[in-house]
Amino acid sequence: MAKAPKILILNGPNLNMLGTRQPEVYGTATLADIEAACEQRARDLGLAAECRQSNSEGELVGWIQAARDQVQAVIINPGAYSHTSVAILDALLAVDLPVVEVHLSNIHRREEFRHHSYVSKAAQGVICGFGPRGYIMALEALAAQLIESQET
Ligand code: CA2
Repeated sequence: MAKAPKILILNGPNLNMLGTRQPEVYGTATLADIEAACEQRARDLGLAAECRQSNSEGELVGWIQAARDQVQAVIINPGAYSHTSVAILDALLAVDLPVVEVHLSNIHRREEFRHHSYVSKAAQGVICGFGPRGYIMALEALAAQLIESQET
């Protein structure tokens, strides 16, 4: 049987605190809950999900660089680095993989400084405002796209 396409799911700074503070903004699910749901949905879709979180920009860049030739797509919630990090943008552009950027909150309804994301320039699509479901939506979109590309 063919190997399941692998999707790297990256979460940036402070997302390890999900479920502990600011539930009115970010909900009550923990990062472990979200990662378990992603792994399960990925399996159901015939994909393999590898989930990682870091508070360090350099570590995220390293993981993105290492993803080249190892995974078929990247889902990333860069957290606050979305609004500051040209380094993460450049790493994503360099690996040349389909990228879906996910935000739990609708960044466009929030403070002005959250409205711009450097990372979006490297993303095929951006999903924001659906809470943890956004990661599942990203997996479903990538699965449909990977199947389509196998057919053509
Ligand atoms: O809405 C999102 O997913 C964000 O990427 C979350 C980031 C924020 O800086 C972005 O503008 C939008 C912040 C994540 C912080 O998560 C926390 C979770 C619980 C308690 C405190 C912070």
